[in-house]
Amino acid sequence: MRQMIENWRHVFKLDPDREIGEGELRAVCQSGTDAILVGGSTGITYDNTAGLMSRIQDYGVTCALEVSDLSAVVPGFDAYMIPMVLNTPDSAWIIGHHRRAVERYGDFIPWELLLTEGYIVLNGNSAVARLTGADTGLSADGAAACAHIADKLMTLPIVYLEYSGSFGDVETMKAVREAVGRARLFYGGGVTGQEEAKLAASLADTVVVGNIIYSDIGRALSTVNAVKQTPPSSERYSSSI
Ligand code: 1GP
Repeated sequence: MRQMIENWRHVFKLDPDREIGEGELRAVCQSGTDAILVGGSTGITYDNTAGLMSRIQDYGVTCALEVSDLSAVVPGFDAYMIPMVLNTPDSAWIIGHHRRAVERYGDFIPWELLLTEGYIVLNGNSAVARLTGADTGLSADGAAACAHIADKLMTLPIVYLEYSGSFGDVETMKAVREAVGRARLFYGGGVTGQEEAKLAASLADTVVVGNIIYSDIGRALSTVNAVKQTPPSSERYSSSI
């Protein structure tokens, strides 16, 4: 699984709770993006997740589920991304829901398809921040400390710097970039066109684009090449540990 994400530079995130027409979905799936992540914070059900998965699979693009609700874990995805929110005081979002899932589904969990994401949630106005009670007031150093913990103490495969809905603070993005050595660094939040896409791509391994798909499909599609034409950040940053 870890190998699968090594080549992900650009990812579109689609929300099962939001409508997308077939033309737009086709354009997204055939855009040259490396994968589609299915996920959202609210209104996620088994039926809307299964429905979106089967529509995406018609186009043959890699498709992963970001698990946010235990009742909406649908079999058939290429991979399952498991978020752990590192900057919340509420342990439910670090290990609580995860423990309940293992207790409930134990033997049925396809461990080999799972990838854990160490989330650092930094936009206080986002649904994910409200839901998880994340401490979004972290300094750049605080965010970098979370990234070091995910990368080195927890050896998670993914560190996900999440600004969902607004573009991130560049100093924080740089500090997190420098802290992440082994993990793959995902960035998501406020990438709504080529300029943000290039900047995010210069500071992260994988750029996730979500909201703009639903408001301006043309701008959303323009982020694919912008990301892919930007040299990967790992060529310029490396961890000292
Ligand atoms: C959301 O990180 C993703 O989980 C993408 O953010 O919706 O702001 O593009 P946007």
